[in-house]
Amino acid sequence: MSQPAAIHLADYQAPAWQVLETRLTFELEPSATRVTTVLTLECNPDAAIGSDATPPLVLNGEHLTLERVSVDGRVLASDEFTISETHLTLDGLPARCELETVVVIDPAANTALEGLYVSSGMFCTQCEAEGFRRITYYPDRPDVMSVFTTTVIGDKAHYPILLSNGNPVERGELEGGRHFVTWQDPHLKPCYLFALVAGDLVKHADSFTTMSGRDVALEIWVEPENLDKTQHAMTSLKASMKWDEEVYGREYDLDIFMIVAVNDFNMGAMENKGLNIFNSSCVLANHDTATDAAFQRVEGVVAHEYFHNWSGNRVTCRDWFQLSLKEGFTVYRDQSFSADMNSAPVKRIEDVAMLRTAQFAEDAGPTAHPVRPASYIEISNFYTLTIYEKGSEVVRMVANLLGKEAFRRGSDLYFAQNDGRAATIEDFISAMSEASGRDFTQFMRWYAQAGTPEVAASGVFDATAKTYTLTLRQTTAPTPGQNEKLPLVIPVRMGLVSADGHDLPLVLEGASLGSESVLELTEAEQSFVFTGIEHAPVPSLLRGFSAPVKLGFDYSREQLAFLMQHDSDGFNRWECGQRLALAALEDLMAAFQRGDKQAHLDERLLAAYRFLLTGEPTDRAVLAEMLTLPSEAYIAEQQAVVDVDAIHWARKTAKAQLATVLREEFVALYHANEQQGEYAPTFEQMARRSLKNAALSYLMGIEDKEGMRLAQAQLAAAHNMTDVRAALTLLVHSSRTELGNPALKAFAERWSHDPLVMDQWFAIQVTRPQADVLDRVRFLMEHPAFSLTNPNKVRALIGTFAGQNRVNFHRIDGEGYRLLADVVIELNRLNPDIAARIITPLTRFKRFDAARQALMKTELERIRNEKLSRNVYEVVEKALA
Ligand code: B3K
Ligand code: ZN
Repeated sequence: MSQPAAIHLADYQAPAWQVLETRLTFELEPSATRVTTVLTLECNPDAAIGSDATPPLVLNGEHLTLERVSVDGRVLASDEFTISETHLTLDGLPARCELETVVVIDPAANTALEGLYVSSGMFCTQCEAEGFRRITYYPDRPDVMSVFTTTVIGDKAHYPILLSNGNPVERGELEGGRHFVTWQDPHLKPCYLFALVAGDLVKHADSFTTMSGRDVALEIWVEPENLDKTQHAMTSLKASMKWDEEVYGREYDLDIFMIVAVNDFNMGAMENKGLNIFNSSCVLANHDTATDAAFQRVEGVVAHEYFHNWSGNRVTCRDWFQLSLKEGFTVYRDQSFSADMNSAPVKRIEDVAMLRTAQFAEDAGPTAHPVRPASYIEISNFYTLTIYEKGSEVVRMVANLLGKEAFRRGSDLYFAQNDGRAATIEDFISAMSEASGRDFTQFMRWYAQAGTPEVAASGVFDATAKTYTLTLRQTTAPTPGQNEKLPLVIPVRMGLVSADGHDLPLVLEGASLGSESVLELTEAEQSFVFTGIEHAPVPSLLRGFSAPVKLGFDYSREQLAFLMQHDSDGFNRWECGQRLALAALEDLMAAFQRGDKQAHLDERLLAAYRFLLTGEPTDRAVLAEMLTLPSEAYIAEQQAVVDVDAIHWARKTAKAQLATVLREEFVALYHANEQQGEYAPTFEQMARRSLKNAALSYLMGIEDKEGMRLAQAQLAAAHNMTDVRAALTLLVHSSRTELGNPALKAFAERWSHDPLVMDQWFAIQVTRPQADVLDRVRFLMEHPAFSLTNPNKVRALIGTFAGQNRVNFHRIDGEGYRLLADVVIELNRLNPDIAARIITPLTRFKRFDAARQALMKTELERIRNEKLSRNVYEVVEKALA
């Protein structure tokens, strides 16, 4: 088999042809849709060869059956063009011409869910990154931007609703029970932002008046049974539109903004111009069916896609290497929005926790890549945590280095300079630089260098000189293909905390900096000498997680407990609590490894928890975070060789000991946070629910009688899915199968009609810690509600098992690995994008002991023997390299 080739950023060349106008006509039939495309083409003057000869026009096209090609009205003979499995090439075209192609495609057979496909009887599209080439022949690259006019023709009874980008300009009836709608999008856009939807849908309609007083129609289109799940998305959309006006000065630019919910979708959602298409899991929510976490996800994803209208659509990417230009920036924007709508400290804690487990693991693994990769085989594999989350951290550093005003001036300038253009990361940074006068030359390394930097900090107090010298050293370990690492610009926000718990005034080289400062570490090693320090302080470092690095400082456990109580930075109070918990968990892991199962939890952690439960009342949402022990995935990230059994045992044991000692406090906490009055998806109520359910989880950790009773009562009362799911999960994960199994059965009977609720039903079962879970996973794969062609089901059942049930996925008999490999092999044929994502846990074999490494490699090799899609090929080759 010929091996797929890599594409390199260094080879970028501007397009030889531009498309001035795109006119599309779709005659929809599930198995044979005809697409007629008329392109007004113009040869780029710089690309002309000789005086009047034009370069060849090379169009992308895959899985298309070509019926006809004509140029300026003349049908071409078959020897007048070249056609391959991936391209249509035409030579000797006039410098300006009109090209018409007619192709037939098979949306019903499209299980890859890229291009035009059928989901639950409706037509929908997903074109980013390279799906448009599965719809028609086109220069499928983001730097070719055009205006689009789209006519959608379909059977009126089956597809009463016909949608595309922009504004509807004409509609009418046709013979044979068909009808049509023509949509016109006046904004220049690349074809990856094209969208089409046709189906039997109903809408939730509302409107928004923009800051300049224009009325925008807002429409959320869903299947009829989901209409009662659209209010939260609508509220979130309006809040996003307002926020983007207030915070970034960005106004919406069409008369209509639509969202459509579809059940089969590879990602969360897609920002198509004026017609966002959403995975139903990221738009539908009501309190009976969705948890608070799902409500927050809906709010965040609706905002993210809406924000793309400027950061992504009005200003798009020159090429896919620049993906983080739109994704990193837009994630930063949606994180800031969610922080403003909810609790800013909790949002930061959640985002950092995710970054440090999943993104740091990616950055240390075989597919590590810079925020701007230098090469790829399959671009779909690069919609990663590094591009999104680390990319957002890089923008956050820019924002924090510049300060609010200068950052806003910079973003205004960026939008003004690049509106209607396909831009690069340099364009973004140069606007920031121009607006602030700051030099970003060294900072650009954040975009080019993969791997998580480690910053080792140490401090020396000199009582005689009254100085505190803080030394910071940075290193970044080699990553695949990048051995040499250069020093980065690392902003370290910090303070020095006195023995009585106050921030000391900071004086550095004679300059008074106030109680907090941002040190800029730019060299491999730097020392900062603070003067006028009377007594040894405790440094509080990397406040707010001011840079995406691993920070090491040799804190004593007493110092951690002290900072957990006294640090003025909320993020660092949480962080120090987590560090203290981690140290205590590591003690238990060591005990487990030497066979001592009687070991006791460090008293200092017990004392810290007692303080949290009985001390000054803190913000409920933050308290719930502080009462949560580091996740198994995070603990694993800290180990040289991951010992899944020791981690699982230590965490379980710590929880049980905390619950035993602090039982009364947890019972009291539960009751203090029971819901009073009507349910509302407010932040205040969500915080109470998470605190109450955290308390319940501790009590269930010892299968406490009262805890059992509370869990059963909570499940029976069934006020909302957050409480139902929490209680059901705890019962199902307990040893009491006589309670868990009937509860699961009743739940399935009640919710079998609702696919999003059934996803939760799958996830709850496959995270069960008991060893019987693997049989359960295989059994559930045969369940009528499961389907390998639905990505949400695959994620709920297989992704959740392999990603979250670590102790069972990594079973030493290799059965967990075998199961995942079996699924990857099937999905490789059905949906390569999902196959290449779901395989991730297998690719991280280097983190485990020799026996598990061998088992995981065997499965990867078994996969390698298949005829692989580009997606899976790239991941497997990199993993086994
Ligand atoms: N831009 C889309 C991602 C599409 C990925 C396709 N493989 C979603 C988002 O980031 O908003
Ligand atoms: Zn995005």
